[in-house]
Amino acid sequence: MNDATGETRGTAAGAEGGAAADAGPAARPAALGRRAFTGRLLAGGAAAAALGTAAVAATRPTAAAAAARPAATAPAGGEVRHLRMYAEKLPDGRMGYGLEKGKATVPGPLIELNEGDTLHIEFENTMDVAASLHVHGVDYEITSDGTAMTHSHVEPGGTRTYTWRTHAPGRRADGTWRAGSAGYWHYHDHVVGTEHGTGGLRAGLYGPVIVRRKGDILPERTFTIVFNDMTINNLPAGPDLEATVGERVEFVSITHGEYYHTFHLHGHRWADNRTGLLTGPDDPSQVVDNKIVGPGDSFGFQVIAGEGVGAGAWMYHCHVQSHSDMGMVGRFLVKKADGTIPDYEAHHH
Ligand SMILES: [Cu+2]
Repeated sequence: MNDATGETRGTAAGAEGGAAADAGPAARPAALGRRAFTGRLLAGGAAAAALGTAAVAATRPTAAAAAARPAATAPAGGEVRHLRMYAEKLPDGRMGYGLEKGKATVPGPLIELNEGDTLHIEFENTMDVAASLHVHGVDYEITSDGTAMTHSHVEPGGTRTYTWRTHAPGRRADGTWRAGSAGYWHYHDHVVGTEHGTGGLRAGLYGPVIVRRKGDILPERTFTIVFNDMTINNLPAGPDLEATVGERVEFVSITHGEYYHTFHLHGHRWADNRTGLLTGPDDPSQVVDNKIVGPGDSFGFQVIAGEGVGAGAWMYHCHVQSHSDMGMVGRFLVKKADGTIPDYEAHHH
């Protein structure tokens, strides 16, 4: 089905039934600089959508070049940022969030922050039902809760500014340690259908949030996989995720709906900790390739595509057997530098 729609966030996910929120190298032109956030959102939304996936491929660094230099890391936060978001009804009945009118996707756009950043989101509800933006993991006052109970939702045609703040870890006055905001989080509607947003979540009103700590390793591309009831990203089958051997690929896993699932990736493993990466030889985190998740959960990790195993069409799927049998399966298409994938023909599409 959607062979390349996982490439760029903000492409025609609505029309194509496309899916994975991703930002490849072209969407991260300033990842090393202070403008990383703005650059990525702009490139991933408007610019990359206009340029298409060919432009993304053209600017992709070679795997060899990527491996030859130290991994890029996240800068310190502390910026105040502004963003517009829209809730929209898609032609096929789904609902989505987007950074521009007419560009809503399921999942919604990836929002990245660095600990210490503040984000003001001017949220417009273009739908004919009330909706909201409720976030997990970051700091927000009750006026940005995004619930009808607190009157922080948005009526049809209305606008509201939600403010999300983040903080670095540190010691409290009482000597205890306070966690920082860094993590793989998510946002979603909390109003459509019921006072818990059950209808909005079912229809696709959800998306990923990543808060990075200064020094966190930055990936070359990010894919968002949402187990929502018996779908992946509200699709009948999981989207194809494309990468080249040697690329640093980040996965964000989010779960919504009624069921528990297990996220499994073939041929690759990760650390079951905040970043999904071991911090060194003494990091006691368990290394896994399968993780149980339930509604409202989110986690993330990075892998080097094909590391030690090479190119291939590597499955990812829910490992609850009846769920994988019913289609909760997708492919992590890891290509050789020449673009080919051994023992794989895209004839299933
Ligand atoms: Cu499942």
